[in-house]
Amino acid sequence: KHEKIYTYVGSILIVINPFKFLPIYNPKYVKMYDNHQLGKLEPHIYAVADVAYHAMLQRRKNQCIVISGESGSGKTQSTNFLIHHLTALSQKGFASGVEQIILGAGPVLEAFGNAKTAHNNNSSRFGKFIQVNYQETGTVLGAVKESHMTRMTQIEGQKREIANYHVFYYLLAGASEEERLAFHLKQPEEYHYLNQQDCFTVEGEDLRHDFERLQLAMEMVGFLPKTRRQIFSLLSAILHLGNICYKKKTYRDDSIDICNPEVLPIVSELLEVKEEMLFEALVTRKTVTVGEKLVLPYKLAEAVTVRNSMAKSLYSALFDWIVFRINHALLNSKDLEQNIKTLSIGVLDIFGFEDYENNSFEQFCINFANERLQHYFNQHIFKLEQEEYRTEDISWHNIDYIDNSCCINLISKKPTGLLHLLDEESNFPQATNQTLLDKFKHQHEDNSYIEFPAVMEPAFIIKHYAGKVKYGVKDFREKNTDHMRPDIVALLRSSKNAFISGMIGLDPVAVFRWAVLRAFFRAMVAFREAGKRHIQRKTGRDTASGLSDTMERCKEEKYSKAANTDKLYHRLHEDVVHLYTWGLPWMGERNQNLYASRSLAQLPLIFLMRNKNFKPKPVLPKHLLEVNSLKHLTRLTLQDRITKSLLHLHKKKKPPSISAQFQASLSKLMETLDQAEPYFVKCIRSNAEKLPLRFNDALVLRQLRYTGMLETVRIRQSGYSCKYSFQDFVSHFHVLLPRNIIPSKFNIQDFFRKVNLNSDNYQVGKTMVFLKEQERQHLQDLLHQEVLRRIILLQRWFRVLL
Ligand code: AD9
Ligand code: MG
Repeated sequence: KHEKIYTYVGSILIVINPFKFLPIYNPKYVKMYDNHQLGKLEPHIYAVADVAYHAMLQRRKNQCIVISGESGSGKTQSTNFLIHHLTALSQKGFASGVEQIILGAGPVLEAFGNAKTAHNNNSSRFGKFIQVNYQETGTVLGAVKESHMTRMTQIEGQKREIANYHVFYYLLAGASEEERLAFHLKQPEEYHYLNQQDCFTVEGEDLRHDFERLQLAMEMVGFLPKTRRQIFSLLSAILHLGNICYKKKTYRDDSIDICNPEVLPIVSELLEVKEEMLFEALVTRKTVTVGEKLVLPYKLAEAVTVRNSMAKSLYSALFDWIVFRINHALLNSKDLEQNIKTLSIGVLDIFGFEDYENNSFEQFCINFANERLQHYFNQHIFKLEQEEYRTEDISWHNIDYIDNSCCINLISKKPTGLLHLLDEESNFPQATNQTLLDKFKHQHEDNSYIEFPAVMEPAFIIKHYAGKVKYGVKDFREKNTDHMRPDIVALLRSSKNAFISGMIGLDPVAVFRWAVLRAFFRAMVAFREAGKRHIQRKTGRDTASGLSDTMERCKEEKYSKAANTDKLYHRLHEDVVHLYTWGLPWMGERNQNLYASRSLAQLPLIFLMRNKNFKPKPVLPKHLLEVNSLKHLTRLTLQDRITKSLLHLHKKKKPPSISAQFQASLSKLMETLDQAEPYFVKCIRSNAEKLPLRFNDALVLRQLRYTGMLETVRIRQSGYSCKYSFQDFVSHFHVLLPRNIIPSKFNIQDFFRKVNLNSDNYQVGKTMVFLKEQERQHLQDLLHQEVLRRIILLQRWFRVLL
């Protein structure tokens, strides 16, 4: 009623989605919340960003903000506010333009990765972790956006309750007459991929605006008009591809034909591939058996799957490419040159918990990710906290919470977790939906977290932390093994359009290669600069022609312009050889070791990736050849992914299933979160109808219950939100303490008694001090006063002196 949508439980922010834009996000508010302790002002999302920012600067530790809540509860919106504030805070220094890119990236990713659903008009179909990097001074340096979790590609759109990605509708409403002709655009209802859903009407006028806004945002992140055109043309190709339909040639045999061949030339024109090749790839499968090439016709259902798989792969590659390009733009070149130490704040926004009338593999993965995130919350708020109280031996009554480990184990524990059973069945040619269900039943007969519908129905029910959800197993196996087929890859690679053929080459492995390359480049620049300085010191001149030449060679544009990865590695190889031949002898021994190890650490990897038969030359010190030396890459924190992709390259295994990829990226994400200090934002959906300022008590209460908010309040009331080791405590409050005090339990307790701290609100354990927020603020205020008093004293003293 009062339009107050924020509140705190300890330092956890709770947001009730108002479905109405409130005037509390303008620059006045940005300024107001700058450098205030949490709770001094009205609760606000900006306060959380601010606290994380200052904690990062003070403690020199990376922070992360984890946002959770069900679909439509306001996570993405909150993320946008957070990012906005995090970049605004930094602009007090000099704005480097990178903020613009960070802000532009949001709308671009949302247009391509979000869709309208029954729960949310702007529902995220992918998970993202945005890491804003700062200099130690607090200025934004750059950022990394990772779409950590496999996207839930839904191009084929058989789902009634989920529309397709926004960008398709934007394009069809907003394209100019010239573009309509060039891309052969039609009306949305004429496309199979867009007319399968219950109609989601949006005013054409709004969509046209959205298209304009998207174009602007794309410009902000550096997509030139030509690139934008290529992207839109590809989108059109995907839509037309979806319209291809098949029929049986004759009643007697299974062979098929395309019933609307007039679509083929359009698709082939847009993709710039040969029409015959396209036709072949859509109706026949090529295999090699005993050295003999076989061409087998697809059956009707297979052909439809292949068509959809091609469309999905194209869209997926496009999305990866966009994320990759944005990341590339976000890596600030200044950062590359200077090798500055950075700190970061990560913001996690995933797809929220979903339950529709019909739930499939996508919902299963989405809900599993939410299950993991809830577990992460429980770990931090309840488990680790209470364990610490116990080991520190302070007096404490245990608070119970609902542990969801059992559900997580049911879904993912090796070897009988549902996802593993699904993998098994996906690899088994004779498997059916029924054999999959039987397997689930057989393995988990007695598990109370899974049930099977009483009526015969190919479905199973999971008891999630957020409620029971029924999943239909139809298509689970197909969706789990949805890989790009080799002949489709070959077709797309053959495209005369470098944008398309290059994009298809951009598999995740190639993206990692790029990351290594960037790191390598960074090291090389450092190497080059060090060499230059060294020579100047030695000779007083900048005459090392060999090195100047090298510097010329190492111009980054040269690498980014390389047409494909092979050419790129080729150039790199040349330059590296050159650099070493010319560079190394110029360096002092110390520098040689330092910089050689930095840059060379990455070198063998690059070669390994390029060619598995590569034998490193003896010129490289041996210890640098170990994959271990990748720790020099920490700035990019991609090392284990790279290692994995390397192993993958060498084993040439079958690509991992979608569920395996999903689990791996989730685990990776959890590891990233574990390396930072977390803040939590809990979003609550106020009503299911998406109506402004409508508060449905039952709906809100249900969410508070299942997210464990009631227990959280309890632990925050009786627990201690602030803790310091004795040493940290003494260094932080040394101004208030006697000089040279020994950081011991006795001394600290003595101090608390002297300042009259309420003994109900603190405890001193074996090695740590525990405080409630109120007492910490009290101490902080005392500290502040004491510092002020000393300054005033000092000033007086100066005045007397003068
Ligand atoms: V999903 O899991 O991606 O399906 P989210 O991300 O949790 O979901 P989202 O942020 O997209 O939900 O919010 C849904 C809609 O609620 C937005 O499109 C806004 O119209 C509305 N919303 C959310 N938060 C706010 C807010 N703080 N102020 C105003 C809001 N409107
Ligand atoms: Mg969202």
